Amino acid sequence: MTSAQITGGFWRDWLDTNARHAIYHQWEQLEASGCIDNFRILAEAKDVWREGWFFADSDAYKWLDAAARVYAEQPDPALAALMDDFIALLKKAQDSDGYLFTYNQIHFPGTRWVNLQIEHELYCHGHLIEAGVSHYEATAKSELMQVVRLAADRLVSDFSGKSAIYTPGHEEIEIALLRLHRITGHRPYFDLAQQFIQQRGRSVCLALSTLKQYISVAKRDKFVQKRKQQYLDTHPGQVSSKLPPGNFSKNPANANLRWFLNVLSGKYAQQHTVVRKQKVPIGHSVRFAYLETAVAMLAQVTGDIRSIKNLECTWDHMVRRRMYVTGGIGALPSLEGFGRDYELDPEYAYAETCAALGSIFWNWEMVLLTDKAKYSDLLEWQLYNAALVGFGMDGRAYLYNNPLACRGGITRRPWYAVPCCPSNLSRTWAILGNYVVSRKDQELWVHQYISSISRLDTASNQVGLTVEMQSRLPWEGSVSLKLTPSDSASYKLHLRHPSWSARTLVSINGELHQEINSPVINSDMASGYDPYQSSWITIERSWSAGDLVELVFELPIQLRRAHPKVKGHKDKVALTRGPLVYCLESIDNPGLNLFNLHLDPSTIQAVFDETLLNGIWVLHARTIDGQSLIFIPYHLWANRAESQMTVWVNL
Ligand code: FUB
Ligand code: ZN
Repeated sequence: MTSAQITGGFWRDWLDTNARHAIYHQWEQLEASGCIDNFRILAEAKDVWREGWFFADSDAYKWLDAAARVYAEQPDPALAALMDDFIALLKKAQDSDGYLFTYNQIHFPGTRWVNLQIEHELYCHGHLIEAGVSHYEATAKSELMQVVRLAADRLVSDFSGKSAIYTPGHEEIEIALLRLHRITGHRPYFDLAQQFIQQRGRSVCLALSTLKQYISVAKRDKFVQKRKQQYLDTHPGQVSSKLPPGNFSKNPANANLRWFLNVLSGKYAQQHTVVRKQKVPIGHSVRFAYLETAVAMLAQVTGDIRSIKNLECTWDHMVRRRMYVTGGIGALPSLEGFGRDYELDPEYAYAETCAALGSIFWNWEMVLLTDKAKYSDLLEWQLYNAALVGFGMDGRAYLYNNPLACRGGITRRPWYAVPCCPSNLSRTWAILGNYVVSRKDQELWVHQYISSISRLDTASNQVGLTVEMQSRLPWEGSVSLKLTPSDSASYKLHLRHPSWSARTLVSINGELHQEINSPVINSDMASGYDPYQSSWITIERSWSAGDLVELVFELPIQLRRAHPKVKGHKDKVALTRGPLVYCLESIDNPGLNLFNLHLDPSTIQAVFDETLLNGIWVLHARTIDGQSLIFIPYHLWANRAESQMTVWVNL
């Protein structure tokens, strides 16, 4: 893995907003919501009530993870100070034997690992470990790493050799342990991650034990609520912090029953069968994506062919039948997860921001594992659409669920009762440079076209290489790459030919090298987006300092159609241009019923509008009865006022 430095263009602005505003805003929200005080109760005996869900610690850790990654990209002493203070708190809050989970430590001291399917103790420990790895990578300081190693060693002692009921309900710890293993080389971390994956789905009486856990969780919660009342009665000055209500989400009929059956069968948490037999994306979509990410990371070490085939099969199923045209996953709000094949209602769509991010993590591990362009293609599509939509333009307001049609009731919120998405976005933006290029020996893959500089160090017997990329994507299609090897050397350069480009010109040092014509076709994907249409453009030659490769991608406006099996999509299209999905937002189209108009396809044209949303390319069009339409990129909707929105329009 090679990290590129993002130097300009589209993504630089988002990264700056992230580093200058989002990361500080999130800290303020964690403070205001009492999440950080939960650690102060343990560390400093602060006399406040513990706030938030039992897994609230994970949000603080994910912030720390994001802060460390932001710091690595843009070192700001103010951020370093915030991190240092928080790390000092963690050190004091941690039990001497490594355990750290404020819910139990505060309310049930001495009780551990009781409701692993529900209370997310291992999920929280996973985010703590990830924060430690990122912090160490960013600063080379050991304070947090000491906390993390102590916690990870606790897990190794408590869980090694244990059976299936000792697997987590929400995957995450597996990724964390594998990341920790990557930087420490300490084998027990790898073994434990592998054990969690291999034991998953083997529990013989899962339904019964899950039911028991739900009862136990309810009892524990009742006890906590009683104590809370007593606490508030004896501390009249204290007001419990009020978290904003989440956004509206519309559920299909029988949503609760489906949730119940999903949970009891184990599908909700991918516990229904062993991982090696899971070939269909199922259940809670963040959990699913984190599991697949971990399995792919594991396969990079073991080289297990069956596991790789299985991953490919599951990915294929997701892309063909269970993914929205935005790249969003998770059709059912009640489950926060997947529905049936082709069940992709745009208004019910949950498409949680974290699920898109999880899928991005998975795609990255898959491309490293297989070198197949389709994974980088989907990674790009999800970045621009399914994930970016979650992040408001000012970095201080977020979307959690991301439907593709909204008749009202959805606005960006500064914070959520479960604020899992904001810091997940921030930590991903901060390492965007990791996804740009990769290298193996004398081969270089360019996955993402983002203005950047990648410095590929000289390993033994290898020639160092600097790649300077200038990209006008996503608005325009020109990209240039200046290659500077430390010595003239033969390199195989693989450039991703995006699935969305109908015509691509490649030139080297000003001379046309290749022209690719590949009209984008409506294939049999449920969503209308088809990553299988991407490929690598491979150029092998001896490169000299200053060699310039230029790419021109045509960005045609595409009218994507859903698969006929997707209900309610007959004669509807979603408009895309380059990697961007577009939508109609009522604020730009006053007086029109977005859900009952008919687009005249011959009128669509791309226009740069400097007055809209800081200057963007919009699509102008007309309805068949001559009314004007303005489409904006989907990722920018809900940035102005509460509105209605639709991605799919009648043709
Ligand atoms: O439960 C932890 C996180 O909160 C999940 O990943 C999200 O889907 C939300 O449920
Ligand atoms: Zn989330």
